[in-house]
Amino acid sequence: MPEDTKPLFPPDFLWGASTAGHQVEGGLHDQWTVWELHNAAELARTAEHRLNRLAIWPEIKNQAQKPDNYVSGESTQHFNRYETDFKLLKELNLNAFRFSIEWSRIEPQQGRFDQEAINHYRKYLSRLKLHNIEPVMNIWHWTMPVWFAEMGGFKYRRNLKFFERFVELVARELTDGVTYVLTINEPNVYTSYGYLLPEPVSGVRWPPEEKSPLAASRVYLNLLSAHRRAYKILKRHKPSLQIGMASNLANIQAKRPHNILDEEITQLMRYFWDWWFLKHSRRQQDFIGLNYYFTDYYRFKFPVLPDDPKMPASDMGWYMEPEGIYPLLLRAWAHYKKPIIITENGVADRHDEYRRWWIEETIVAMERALSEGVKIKGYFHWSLLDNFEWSYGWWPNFGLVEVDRSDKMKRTIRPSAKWLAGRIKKLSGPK
Ligand code: IFM
Repeated sequence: MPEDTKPLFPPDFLWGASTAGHQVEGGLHDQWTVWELHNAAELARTAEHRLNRLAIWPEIKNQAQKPDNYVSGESTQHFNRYETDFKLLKELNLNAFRFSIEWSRIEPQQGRFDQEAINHYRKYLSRLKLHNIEPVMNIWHWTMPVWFAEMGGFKYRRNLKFFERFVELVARELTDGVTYVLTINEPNVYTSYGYLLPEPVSGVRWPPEEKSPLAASRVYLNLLSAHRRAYKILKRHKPSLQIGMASNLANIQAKRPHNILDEEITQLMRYFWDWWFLKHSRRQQDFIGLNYYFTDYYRFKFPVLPDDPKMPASDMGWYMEPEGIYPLLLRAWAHYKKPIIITENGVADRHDEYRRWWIEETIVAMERALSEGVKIKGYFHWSLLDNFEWSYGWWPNFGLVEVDRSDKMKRTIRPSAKWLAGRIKKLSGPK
């Protein structure tokens, strides 16, 4: 094979898809399900006000104006249909899968652990292994048992002991045959949506809807401790584990390139949004987990929010610049010199118009970074399935696989996913 057409992806590259328990499993009782039931009617009533700027509004308005849209309920029934979903992974030539453990299932009441739930995840892991699919297990993807939320969740340092006890259990019971573990998902998103940015600014609502910079700082610092302590506990139980977290990193740029104030705000945002958490936990990261969705342009103004081009935009109105992952891969490598796993990357695209382009650009960006010597270990597309997109509910479609919830949860592989399956085969080279 000529030098310049040799596949750059190592043979053990992890090609995967990501999910999160609350977004796909169904049948849960956690602080989000309680919040959803409480707020569904109002979210439906105010949908037009929040969403009518979207190009897709005429198409989604019926769904978005129904309270049902905002209730995760039986979700995609992944909890019972995981075997079908693992087969889909195989059909897509994926060799890895990211999922999360639902704390509320394992410890529905404080100190009472549900053996059946533990057995469920043990079986789930053993089935993944049987299919030769590498599990990437995420311990905390934003949802928590109601009792933990009622005592203030991560706002109070004294509550960290409960998270640690849960991590101990995961380490003891659920790490057999597991190599990759993520402790927490996107602490910057969780903290800013739940504790800092009011809805008119962020455009989203998020429990516990407590808006206070003081509370936000406490939560962020406590999540940092939670990650560090989880790392220690997991390593003590199984030193060979490769442990990281999923960081939401944005390619942050100044809106007006030579404007000093725009440049200043850009530097600040890069530091606080992208690097602060990683910088303070670098010794507790065996790899860098990178979730990429956004290239954001900042103009000096208050409130400090991105001022992005209007086009091209995803169904959710998010500006799309998939190639923006390239500078992040270079910087993450330059800062930390640790292998990188792209733990999430994808687009809400109900007509599957942009997904293939998005993935293609991302693969090119990865190839560029690989050829610069950046060590990338895996790529996980968000998501395997259409799923529950938090306070937006059911209308955004991120799945490689469409899920028809009105037709017995029928799964249909999207054309872009078929294309990806072919691409993976080529890029993996001859076996
Ligand atoms: O659906 C979310 C996921 O839970 C965390 N990262 C971003 C995704 C798309 O918004």
